[in-house]
Amino acid sequence: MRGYQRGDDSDPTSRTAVRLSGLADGTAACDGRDDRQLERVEAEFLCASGERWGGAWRGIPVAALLDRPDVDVEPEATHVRVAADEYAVCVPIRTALDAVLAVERGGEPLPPARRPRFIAAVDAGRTVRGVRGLEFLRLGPDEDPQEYEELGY
Ligand SMILES: Nc1nc2c(c(=O)[nH]1)N[C@H]1C(S)=C(S)[C@@H](COP(=O)(O)O)O[C@H]1N2
Ligand SMILES: [Mo]
Repeated sequence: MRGYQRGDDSDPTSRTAVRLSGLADGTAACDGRDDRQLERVEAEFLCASGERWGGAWRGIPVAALLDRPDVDVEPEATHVRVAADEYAVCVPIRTALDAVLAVERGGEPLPPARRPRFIAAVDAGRTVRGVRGLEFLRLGPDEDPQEYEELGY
């Protein structure tokens, strides 16, 4: 495995590695190089402030990312912690499996620091920018997923 990530701002195809951990193993390259892999999603989000915003993104479906021979996910995972450098959310595994890791917005590549972006059926604050890792967890019925989050609010 290479110990670096390319991060050239001017190159829309520069690679972003998303590390899989917990009840999953592997590193998933998340780039726009293979156009056929990209799925288009339109979504609208509600912010805690009451503001609504939306857009059209293109990205790699999380399910497709996991469906690779070099990636293993344990079937008992119940939640996924989606982490950026200093920000993290924790969502049910079904929400994560229906999500897209977006590399473009409105036809424009997202800047590397904000890419990929977690686009899912979540509130605005949980659309994590600059996803660096997906941690697969098994939470018991009494555990609060919010305890695994690092939100700025
Ligand atoms: N990595 C990261 N992602 C984040 C946040 C953040 O602080 N860090 N803020 C969230 C919040 S509260 C909102 S409303 C949206 C804002 O998205 P925007 O920067 O594209 O407008 O990003 C979400 N994703
Ligand atoms: Mo927000």
